[in-house]
Amino acid sequence: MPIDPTAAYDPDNIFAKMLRDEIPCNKVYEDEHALAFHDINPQADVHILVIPKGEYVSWDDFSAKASAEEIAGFVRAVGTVARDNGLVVRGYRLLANIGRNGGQEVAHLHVHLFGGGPLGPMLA
Ligand code: DGP
Repeated sequence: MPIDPTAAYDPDNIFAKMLRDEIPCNKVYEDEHALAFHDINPQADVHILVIPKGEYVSWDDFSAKASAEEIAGFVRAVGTVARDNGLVVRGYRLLANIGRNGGQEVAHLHVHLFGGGPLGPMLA
């Protein structure tokens, strides 16, 4: 069920629970700004989700409210995850679904990182 990106942040969303270590995730990277883990339902050979540590519902929320340090830290983390997973030479895809029309299902901003082989026209 797609989320309402204008709703208040719900601290009980599944990714918030991962950030608090209340439920496990298949972690691939963590720093002060971001956490990255394998998607539970991969749509490509490599399908990683990268989330900021701050409480942001969507890209809209994050781009409007996050500090310059948080934004820079998150963007750098996404690049680091791609490099660390060997995706740069052959290329990869980033995607953020936002709200109903975007099909966003989890109400904590996440960037999908797809790679590991040729990608079709659309994923996730
Ligand atoms: P989106 O449609 O952009 O909101 O994508 C949500 C993604 O989150 C979807 O690809 C599946 C993934 N996902 C949902 N629940 C879990 C979970 O509990 N663990 C992991 N690793 N991924 C999850």
